[in-house]
Parts: sequence; structure tokens; C-alpha cells
Amino acid sequence: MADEALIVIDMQNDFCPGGALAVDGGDEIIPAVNRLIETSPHVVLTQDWHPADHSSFASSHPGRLAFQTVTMPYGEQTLWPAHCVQASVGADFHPSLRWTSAELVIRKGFRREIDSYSAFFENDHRTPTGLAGYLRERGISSVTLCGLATDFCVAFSALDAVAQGFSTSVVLDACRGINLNGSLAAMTFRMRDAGVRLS
Ligand code: VGL
Ligand code: ZN
Repeated sequence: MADEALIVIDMQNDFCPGGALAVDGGDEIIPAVNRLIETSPHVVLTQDWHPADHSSFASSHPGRLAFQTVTMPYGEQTLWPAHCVQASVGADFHPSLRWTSAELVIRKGFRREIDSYSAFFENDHRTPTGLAGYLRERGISSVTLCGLATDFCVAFSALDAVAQGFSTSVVLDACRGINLNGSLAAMTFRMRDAGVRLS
């Protein structure tokens, strides 16, 4: 239906095998994602887009390692290996992703001081990306999400989508997770509990 949009989360080289923050099997979902793109009336992509000295990178915190947690002014933040650096090949969409029909690309994580997992809000859960307003203004009331990673950017996007009043589905077969300290089970529970349809 015309009031539905597909939101494809972070299908970028760095999240696929061989990339800087590779998600296991990240590239295996590309055929499923491409099928969803082909059958969706509106397609939005997100693109993780960090400056080289981004504060979510372990390299910006001397003495800290990737996958450790630090406290930032906006709350807890997992540290990551440097990834999706602006204009790098790692930040490009995977070459097999058929993104031509996408109507909007939302870039996120472009401010050095704050990370952004969700397509809707930065990690302070207050600073909007503009996506909710864009969707509403275009009469879209229902969103389907897929992409990487299930337990971070897909999950936080889905939780914000329901909180913003969108009817929200996640196609789990077209997602892959990082699963850090049980995050996949925890975020799957939170999504279901919040009213996200999981299929
Ligand atoms: C993501 C960690 C850091 C994601 C992005 O796309 O899930 N995860 N940046
Ligand atoms: Zn990132």
C-alpha cells in the first residue's frame, strides 16, 4: 500500500564480511533485502556515516578497547572498531544491494560527540534525524525494517518507530545481529514487548 515504507538499515560494506565491523552473515541477507526493495512502494535507506575521530570509536578513548562500554553525557555507549568513516569504501552500500529505487538516504552518526543507532533519533533519544516528520508529511503510517544489525540499529529504529506511532514490522530473515552480551535476545524481547511485529 502507498502508506507503507521499507527502511533498509545500514547495508554497508563495513557491516558485511571483510568489513571493519562485520556482522556474521551480513551479506547473506542481501537477496531477501533486494526482494523487499522490489516490492515496496517507498524505500528509505540509512547510512552509518562517522567522522574519522568519532566518539563511538575505541580509538578515540586511549586505554579502552572495542566492545567495552563507556559513559557519555547522554548515557552508556558501546565502543566500536572504527567503521563507516565518511566517504570511505567501508561506508558505501554493499555492491549487490539494489538501492536505485530508494527515495531517501538518512545519514546518521555524523556528529563527533554522539552516536546514532536509530534512524529516528540520536543516542540521546532526543535529537531527531528528521525521518519521522518526512514519513508523516508523505502520508506514511506503516514501516517495515530490515538490515544490519538486528540488535543495534534495526532494533533501536523499530522501537523509535512504534513510539512515534508508526505501525512497525521487522523482517528477521532480512536482518543479522551482532549479539554482544546477549543483546540479540534482549532487543528481540524489547521489540516484541513494545508492539513491533516480528516476522
Ligand atoms: C551499528 C554499531 C555501530 C549498526 C552501527 O548498524 O547496527 N552498530 N554502528
Ligand atoms: Zn556506527
